[in-house]
Amino acid sequence: MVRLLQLGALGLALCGVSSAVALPQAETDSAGRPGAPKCKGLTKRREWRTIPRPEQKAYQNAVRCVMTKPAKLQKLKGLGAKTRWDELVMMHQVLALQIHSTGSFLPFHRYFMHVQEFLLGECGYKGGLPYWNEALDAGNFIASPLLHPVTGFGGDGTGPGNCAGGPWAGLTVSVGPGFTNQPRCVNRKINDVFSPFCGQSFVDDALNHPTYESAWLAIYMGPHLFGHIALAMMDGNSITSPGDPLFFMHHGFVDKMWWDWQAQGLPARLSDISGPNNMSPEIGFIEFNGTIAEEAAEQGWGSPSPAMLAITPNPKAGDNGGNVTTLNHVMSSLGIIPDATVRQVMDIKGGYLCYEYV
Ligand SMILES: [Cu+2]
Repeated sequence: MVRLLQLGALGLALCGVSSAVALPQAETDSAGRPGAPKCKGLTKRREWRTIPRPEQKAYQNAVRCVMTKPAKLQKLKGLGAKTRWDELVMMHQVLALQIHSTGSFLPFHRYFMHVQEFLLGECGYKGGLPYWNEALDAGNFIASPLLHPVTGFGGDGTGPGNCAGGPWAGLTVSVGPGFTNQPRCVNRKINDVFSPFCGQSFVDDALNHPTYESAWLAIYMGPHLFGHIALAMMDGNSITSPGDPLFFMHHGFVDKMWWDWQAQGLPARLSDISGPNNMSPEIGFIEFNGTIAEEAAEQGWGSPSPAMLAITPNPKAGDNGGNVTTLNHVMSSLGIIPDATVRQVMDIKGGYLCYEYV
């Protein structure tokens, strides 16, 4: 199902909810620099198992709400999005070939979670996003409280569709797999052969890189990739895995890795960005062998339709015509929220974003 990977070539060492009152104040950005914009308060992103059950339920209910709320954006409805959640998944689908294997991988997925937070807000959710510290469960994802069938995110997939059930029982995701759009249940298949590579020593290895240039790649090809392989969310599909709400718990872990790396080198790491700004057609996803076309055939992704290509943003927007991701690189949510630049998401306490990991 998930084909592996030319790890050797990369020399891998293999590998919240805020309270409504009394938010901590952030008078400066993370580097202690004065000047606008500032955060009026910081939401707390907490590890799932530290969150009281009522607040976990509030989060699950808000996700269910987004997953059942009708789609709003005409151009995304026209491509097959049925719900607000489908729009979120479609954002990732349309942009899939410019947000993976590129320097904007980490900033984009930080922005992507911000978009999810916005949609949860439409459903009345005011807490911070939860995340999953996968290192605590590495090698034994199957027994993680995150995969508790009721109080977690549904269990391992069962039956012909590998449906995860639990809080997502009876819900349908209509975007994916790949560049196709077919109604499916929230599905996954847990594989604990690969989850050990999300362990703390692998997280530490990824954080032990001196520059963004190597750190993003180590995070991407390390715990990020192995978490995806171990969870095989939404048919194990790289293009549309965000259909499973568990995706956002995994990417909270990934975002926290980036932030922990940044926090080791303030203020310099609030502006350290690099890497290609678009996937090379010859290389495709760096974790798969072959060109994009070969990977798409092998994985059964299909290819973007002309209508999809027509709404696909320029992957080099903001980068002054170059091939390298810059702070001015523009990230789009296809109209769900306004576009943002990489610069805006570099600091999680910088004013555009206002949260902290606790
Ligand atoms: Cu992604």
